[in-house]
Amino acid sequence: MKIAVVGATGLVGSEILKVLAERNFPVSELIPVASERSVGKQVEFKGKQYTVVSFEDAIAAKPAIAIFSAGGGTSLALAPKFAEAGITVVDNSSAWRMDPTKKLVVPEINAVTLTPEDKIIANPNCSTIQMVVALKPLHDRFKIKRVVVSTYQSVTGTGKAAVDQLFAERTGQEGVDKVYPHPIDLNVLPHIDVFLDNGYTKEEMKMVNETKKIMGDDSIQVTATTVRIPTIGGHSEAVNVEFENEFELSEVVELLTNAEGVIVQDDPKNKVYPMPLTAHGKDEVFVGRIRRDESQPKTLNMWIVADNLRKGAATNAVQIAEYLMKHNLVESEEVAA
Ligand code: A2P
Ligand code: 11C
Repeated sequence: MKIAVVGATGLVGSEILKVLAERNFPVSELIPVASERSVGKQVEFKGKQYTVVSFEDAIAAKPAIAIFSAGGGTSLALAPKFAEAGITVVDNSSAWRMDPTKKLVVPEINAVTLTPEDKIIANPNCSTIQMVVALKPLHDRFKIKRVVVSTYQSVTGTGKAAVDQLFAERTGQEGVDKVYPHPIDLNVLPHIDVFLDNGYTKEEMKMVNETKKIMGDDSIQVTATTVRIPTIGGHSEAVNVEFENEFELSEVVELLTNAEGVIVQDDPKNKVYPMPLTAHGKDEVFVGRIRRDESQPKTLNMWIVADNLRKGAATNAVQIAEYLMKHNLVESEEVAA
C-alpha cells in the first residue's frame, strides 16, 4: 500500500516511519512530505533513503493513506486536498478532532465506527489517548462519573525545537531558539498550549472534550491540570476516577491486566511502577499505583504513563491505518487488485 507521511522530518513523523517499519506495515511506496524548505532532503525508512517531496507531488502519486503530523494549520490547509483526491488522511493535529463530521479514533475503543466515507480521521491528543485506553475498560464495567487528572508531560510533545531547548539549557549551549516562555530544565511549567478565556489551557480542554467524544459519553466529567516537565521519554498522569458503581480493587487490576494495549506495572513494595524512562519507545500504556481514594467512596487513584510519540501519536495513527487496510476502507489499487 502506498503511504504518504506529511511532516516526515518532524519528531512524530520520524516515529511514524519507525513504527511503520517495526510493525511491518506493507508499504509498497513511501512518500515523505515536509515543508517547502525540506523538499529534496532524504529520510530513512527500512534502511533505504527516500526523497522528501512537496504535497502536490504526494497527491499526484495517489497514496491510499496519508498520515499527517505537520501541525494544525498545515492539516487544515492540506488534509481536504488529499481527501478530495480520494486519499484517506489520518491526522495527528488538533485541527479536526472536535469537528462533528469527523471521527476521533483510538482503535482499541472506537475503530469499529470507521467507514470508507471517513476521508479525514482525527488522532486524539497524546495525553488524552493514554488516559482513555486505561479508562475505557473501567468505564464499561463501573461507569465513570468524574475524572480529575494532573499531567507531567514530556518536552517531546512540543516537537524537536523543545528538545533542543532542554538540552541547550542543560549543556549551556548558546543561540538555540526558545520555544517555552521560561526555562524548562530544572523547572516545571503549568502551561501547555495556549490559555483560554476560562483560565484553562487548550491542552486541558482537549482532555475534557476529547475524552467525552472518544468514549461516546458526554456525561463523563473531566477536569485537568496539564504540566510540562523536563523529561523526554513520555507523558505521566495522576488520575483520580469516581465511578457510579462500587468496585473491587482486584477487579480493577484484572480488567486493566486484560485490557488491549495496557500493561499493569504495580508492585510498589518492589519499587515497580510506570515511568517515562521505561515507557520510552514502547507502544503500550503502562498503569500502576492503583489504589482506592480513601477520602470518598467509589473512587480510584492510578498513575498512567505512555510514550507520547508512540501510543500518543505515531502508534495510534499507524494502528488506525492498519485497521483501514485490514477492513478495506481505503481506495487503494493494491487492495482492489
Ligand atoms: P520541516 O522539517 O520542513 O519544517 P516538529 O513538530 O517535530 O517540529 O515537526 C513538524 C513537521 O511538520 C516537520 O516535518 C515539518 O517539516 C512539517 N511541516 C511544517 N510545515 C509544513 C507544511 N506547510 N507542509 C508540510 N509539512 C510541514
Ligand atoms: C503536548 N499534547 O504534549 C501536546 C502535543 O493536540 O496533538 C500534541 C498536541 C496535539 O504538548
